Amino acid sequence: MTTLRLILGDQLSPSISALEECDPAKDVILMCEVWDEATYVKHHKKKIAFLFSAMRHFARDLTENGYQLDYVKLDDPENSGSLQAEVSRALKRHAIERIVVTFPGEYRLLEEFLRWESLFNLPVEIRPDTRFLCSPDGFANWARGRKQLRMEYFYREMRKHYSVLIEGDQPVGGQWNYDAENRKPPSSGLSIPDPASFAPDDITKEVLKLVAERFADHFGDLEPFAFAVTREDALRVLGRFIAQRLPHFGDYQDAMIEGEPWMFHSHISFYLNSGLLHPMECIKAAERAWHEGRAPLNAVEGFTRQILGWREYIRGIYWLKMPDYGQTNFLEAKHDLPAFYWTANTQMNCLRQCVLETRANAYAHHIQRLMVLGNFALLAGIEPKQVNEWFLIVYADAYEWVELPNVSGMILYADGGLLASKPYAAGGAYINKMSNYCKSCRFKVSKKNGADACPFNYLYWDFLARNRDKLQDNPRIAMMYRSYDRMSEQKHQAIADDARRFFKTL
Ligand code: FAD
Ligand code: DLZ
Ligand code: SF4
Repeated sequence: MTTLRLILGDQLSPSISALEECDPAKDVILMCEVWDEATYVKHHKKKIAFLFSAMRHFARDLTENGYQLDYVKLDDPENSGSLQAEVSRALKRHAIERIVVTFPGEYRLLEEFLRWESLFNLPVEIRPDTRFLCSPDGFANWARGRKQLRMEYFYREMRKHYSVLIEGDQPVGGQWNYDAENRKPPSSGLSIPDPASFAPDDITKEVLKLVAERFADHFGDLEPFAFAVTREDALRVLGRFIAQRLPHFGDYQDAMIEGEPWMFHSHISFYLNSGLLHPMECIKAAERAWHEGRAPLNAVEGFTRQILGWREYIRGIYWLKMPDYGQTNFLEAKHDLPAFYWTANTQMNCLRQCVLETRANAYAHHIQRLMVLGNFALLAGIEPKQVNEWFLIVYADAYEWVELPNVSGMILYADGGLLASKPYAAGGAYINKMSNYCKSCRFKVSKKNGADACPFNYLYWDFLARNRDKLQDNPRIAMMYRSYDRMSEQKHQAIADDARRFFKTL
């Protein structure tokens, strides 16, 4: 049966299920660069360039291996602009008897795929995405009957299931979690290795030109462009991380240093999420480094937890709760996203640095996204829809399945506590402890109120006061309400006044 096999921009794995039992002599593989996917939110220029170049390299490699590729470039004059219309056009070019796709990363595309059988009057097979380590059904089974869906317990099951860092049925080293050792503040004189970087080849240069011409009004710097765009180079990024950064990954996981966007993180999310790397090969590479004494257990366990735990758990939550998850707004937050999320034009140095790095690199590391950019959006009561759109646009690793639960669940508490047991709110002191941003800030982190006080300080208490009816029964923050209640009436007034004055400036 001649089959049309559609491969999406984030399905660039030779082992992708849509290619299983592919007959290179008969079947046609369709890949298309389409306007709709590049603009349904106006993705960062670097993200579009990365994906188009990686798609073109993947298609080249498949062609060299004898597959029949039908690759539609964005500037092909016949390009219709949407995936559905491109499938329709491809059906006219080839005598196709059925369509095979792999389960997509976003709900809106699944809905579209489910309509195709009647639309095209052909069998459409949607195959599981076997690149993930827990299927949506597997996650639903784990979640069934549980009152709380805590990542930690899911992660332990995954460790046992895949026998990662396990001896017998116990964790190596006697502990499941070494988080307490992974919160070292940044120390001066840290020697941070340069990140891996790759000079654009001819394919990438052509894509850079296209993106510069067609997406000039999108956010972000297109160049310098140094991402890996092939599996071979993505494996080099992984190899360099294991050799140079992993030993310190745990210690400085939560640390932020001005002018050091990459820290000791792995920078593999772009490659994992587009399919150039497989999660288990990353986990195994780290585990091997521990066995061979090249990295300590706190680092290797911490890295494993991010991929085997957080990444799979986040995807599980997405598919368990969609489509409703996209609409949640438990705290009824309704402020607009401040313009400085795009311009970096703010005197709050932490936010300024994180936005500048995001604009330059289409990357910020986890604690910048969580503790600075996310924490501010939570405290300032920004509407979840606007925050979600920003995070989906600006990061080259962002797809809704991973972005939405991180934003609505982890940072905004918009799901009312499904993902996080309490809002991840913090004042300036924590940012000061984990970074050196405050040293060169116009605001004083030690000051709690007044025009030169760190805004995070009064916004923190104002957030608690504003959301009291929704949060005060949560036992994990009851203590903070007791502290608030011990403050004088005058202090309460100062907090409210400062917050009001601050919001007016946004
Ligand atoms: P490392 O710190 O080296 O971690 C290794 C890997 O663990 C990452 O590559 C990633 O695959 C995985 N990982 C770690 N934390 C998470 C997490 N919370 N959720 C899912 N995977 C995780 N990650 C994305 O891939 N895409 C997103 O759109 C995205 N949006 C986020 C939005 C917010 C508000 C927050 C707080 C986090 C978000 N994350 C997202 C998670 C995390 O910040 C990034 O995965 C990480 O910064 C990528 O950099 P890295 O590869 O250097 O990660
Ligand atoms: C993100 C993205 C972009 C920018 N462009 C394309 C594209 O032109 N063609 C394509 O097949 N995929 C693209 N993608 C990735 C899709 O948006 C992604 O597959 C879905 O969001 C599901 O995760
Ligand atoms: Fe950010 Fe406050 Fe520190 Fe300034 S003082 S960098 S606003 S935490």
